[in-house]
Amino acid sequence: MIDDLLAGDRRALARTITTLESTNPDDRLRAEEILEAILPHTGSAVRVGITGTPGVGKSTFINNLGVRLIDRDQRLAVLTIDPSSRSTGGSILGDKTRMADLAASANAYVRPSPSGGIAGGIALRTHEAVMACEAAGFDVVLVETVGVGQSETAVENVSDVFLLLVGPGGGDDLQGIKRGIMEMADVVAVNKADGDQHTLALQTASEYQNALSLVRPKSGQGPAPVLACSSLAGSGIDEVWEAVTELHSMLSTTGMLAAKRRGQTLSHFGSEVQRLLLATARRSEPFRDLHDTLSTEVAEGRRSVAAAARHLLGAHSG
Ligand SMILES: Nc1nc2c(ncn2[C@@H]2O[C@H](COP(=O)(O)OP(=O)(O)OP(=O)(O)O)[C@@H](O)[C@H]2O)c(=O)[nH]1
Ligand SMILES: [Mg+2]
Repeated sequence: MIDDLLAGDRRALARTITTLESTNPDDRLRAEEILEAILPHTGSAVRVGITGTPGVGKSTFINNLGVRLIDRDQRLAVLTIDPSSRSTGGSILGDKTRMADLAASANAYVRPSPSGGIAGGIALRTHEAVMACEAAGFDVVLVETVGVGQSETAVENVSDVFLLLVGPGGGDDLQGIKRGIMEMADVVAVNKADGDQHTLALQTASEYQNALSLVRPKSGQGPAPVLACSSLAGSGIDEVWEAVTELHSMLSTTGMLAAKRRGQTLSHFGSEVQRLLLATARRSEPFRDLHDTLSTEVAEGRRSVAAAARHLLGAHSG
């Protein structure tokens, strides 16, 4: 399967990602073997995270952009993360139709969110899925998520460039966007700049530009560029992609990209160590018993959280 994956076979890629996401213990071991084997073949793609409120047009944007990339002989993989229960509802169906052009192309691979839980944190497993796509020879990996919960943080932690898609909506919409997301954005695109919303979209773009001038830019970067586009009409998409790739080459030539990816990998390592430590400890019955006892004491206010946690770990490590 690894040979097929490295040869760019999409079915092997699909099976690989399924294994990486699996919670089955045999699959976990298999997943580790796969990751070790593909590691030398990873890192070559432009990794782009795309976030935005539900319905802002992320999938439509990706479809339109994807067709352009494929026309330029690039291979594109799209991973979607949907932390909400919507992932089992309409959105996958919606993606199938909204990314129909990509689904039909041999040079594209579209992977919907895993339904149900995935092993470990979203960020780590998505990072691994991105690496699998790279091993399969994809030049561009897009990770789409709705900006709710922790998912945008997870996506920022796997992407080189983080693109925020917003709708034409003026001040009200601006209020609804969490400040944290604004700080994460490397490029902002006001989508749906078409029809009678065209003027409003341009107005919104300049409002975002003003708002972003008040946000501290990421170190070594200027304020995030704000552009307007229409994913339906196809206008402005090339310009948005140009802003993304321009930033990507700047990051790459200055060595900032390598530093960023190193930081992301270390952060995933840290969370994986924490997760494994806890999972290992929970396998011990005395640990679980003491954990239960201490939980009750903490809940009833008889012991402080700090003292209980230290007692639990101290007792466990002997
Ligand atoms: N007028 C206009 N409509 C658009 C544009 N892009 C997307 N839409 C419409 O907006 C709706 C939502 O589009 P999607 O691409 O599914 O949006 P999304 O952000 O992926 O939505 P979720 O995945 O559910 O969060 C669809 O009806 C699209 O046809 C655009 O540029 N202009
Ligand atoms: Mg979508």
